[in-house]
Amino acid sequence: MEDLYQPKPEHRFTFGLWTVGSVGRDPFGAPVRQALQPWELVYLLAEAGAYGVNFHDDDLIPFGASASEREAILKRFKQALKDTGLVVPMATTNLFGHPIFKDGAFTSNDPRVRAFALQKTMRAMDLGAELGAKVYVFWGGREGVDTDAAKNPVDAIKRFREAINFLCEYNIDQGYGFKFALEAKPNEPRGDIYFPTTGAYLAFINTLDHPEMVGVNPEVAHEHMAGLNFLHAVAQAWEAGKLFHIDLNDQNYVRFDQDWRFGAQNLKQAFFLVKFLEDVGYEGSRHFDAHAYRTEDYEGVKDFARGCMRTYLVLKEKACRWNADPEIQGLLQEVNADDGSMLPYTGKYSRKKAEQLKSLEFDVDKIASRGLQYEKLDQLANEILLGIR
Ligand code: GCO
Ligand code: MN
Ligand code: MN
Repeated sequence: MEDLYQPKPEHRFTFGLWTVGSVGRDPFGAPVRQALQPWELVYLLAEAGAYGVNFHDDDLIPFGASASEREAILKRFKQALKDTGLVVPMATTNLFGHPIFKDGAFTSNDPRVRAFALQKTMRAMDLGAELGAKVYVFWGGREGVDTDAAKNPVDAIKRFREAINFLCEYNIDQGYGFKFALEAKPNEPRGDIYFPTTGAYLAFINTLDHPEMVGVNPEVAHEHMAGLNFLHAVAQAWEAGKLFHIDLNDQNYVRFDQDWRFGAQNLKQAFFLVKFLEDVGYEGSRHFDAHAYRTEDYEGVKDFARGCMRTYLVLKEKACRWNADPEIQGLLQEVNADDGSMLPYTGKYSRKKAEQLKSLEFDVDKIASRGLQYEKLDQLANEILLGIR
């Protein structure tokens, strides 16, 4: 029998080199796992069943590596891709690790740092393009402040815009065809990061020279850190035609950046998210930006990676159950029922409609007294999730 929960290339499950490659360093403790080489991580991901692997420039080619070191690494990495059939759908730049970025990259007060960040990003785009990436992610980890004494936030927005506009032109000039995906995060590692939520980036994109080239990369953990509903951020991005990529993981609300296995914390939110992505027909990568608990060895890292994909597929199957459940669908039909009687008064504005609507009588008590049965509906969601439906 076909295993419904077996990852396949068509599911587009990807991981970053930095995710399965995390050595478990945290602000309080040293690494707990030995670093693996990028090509070893490709074999590990293939064993776990992933479709693709993404990277920051420095994950693949260490900062400051010589040209010959670069060639040697690329040779082995490309060989690993060939051996496993894994692809590279997305690439990105590390603009946060090196001390030069301690006060930001594109938004730094120092014009030399801003120029260096552009140089590093162009080189990283060259590398991503060479390996076939089509999506280019921008996560501005250090683009923020620890004190507002340091920077004018309007200057920061203008600098960030100038950088993205510059890189859009580079993308066009080189014929790379990247779609840019901006990833918001409210804080960590800075006290406050600019553009703290996906919604902030959605508004910013329309102020760019090439808005059509730029979308977002929402991450579960980042909206949860801000105490927000992730599904709503994703839905807004989707509705705007801007969901170019997605970072799946999990996270307790309003805590430090936990980056847990997808579904590890909020199964119900994960369920409605998977249902949304599958229902609307999102075709991009399902990228897991998370890492294994610090308690794990590399067997545990594989358990982590398999768990992310398996939970996604289990929830996908639960979403099919939800869509096929007559009682659930009946309740949804009832609450969304529309007899068309309001159509003459609503929709596209006309003065006549407005006048008629202003004089229409509503039986407000009757409308307000209607029970909506959301208790029943939510319980049915729980029962689907708990496996008894
Ligand atoms: C984080 C971010 C990063 C980015 C990555 C790709 O919280 O550290 O989510 O993992 O996604 O840098 O741009
Ligand atoms: Mn993150
Ligand atoms: Mn991320």
